[in-house]
Amino acid sequence: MKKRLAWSCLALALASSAPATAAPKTVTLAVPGMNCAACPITVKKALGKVPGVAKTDVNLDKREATVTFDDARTDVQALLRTAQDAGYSSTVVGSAK
Ligand SMILES: [Cu+2]
Repeated sequence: MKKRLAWSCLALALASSAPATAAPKTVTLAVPGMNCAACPITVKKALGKVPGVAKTDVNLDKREATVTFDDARTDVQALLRTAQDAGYSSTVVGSAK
């Protein structure tokens, strides 16, 4: 019973994260660790290197990074990991198509 529930959750997760057609997606990440003018540059550079990322806007005042990416080539997890690798932990604050 428990196993079955886990599988249906997985199926749901796969269905929602793998759309049939690739479309640019935009996600906003909260990057609380940005605290000086150099930080957004570092974050933007790191995210910009991820294959599939089309555009990165970093707002130091709001401590947010808005990333537009091709969801057939990368995903939010990869963006979070990249920010982490650059030295900034981040969380998703919102996303839109
Ligand atoms: Cu800094």
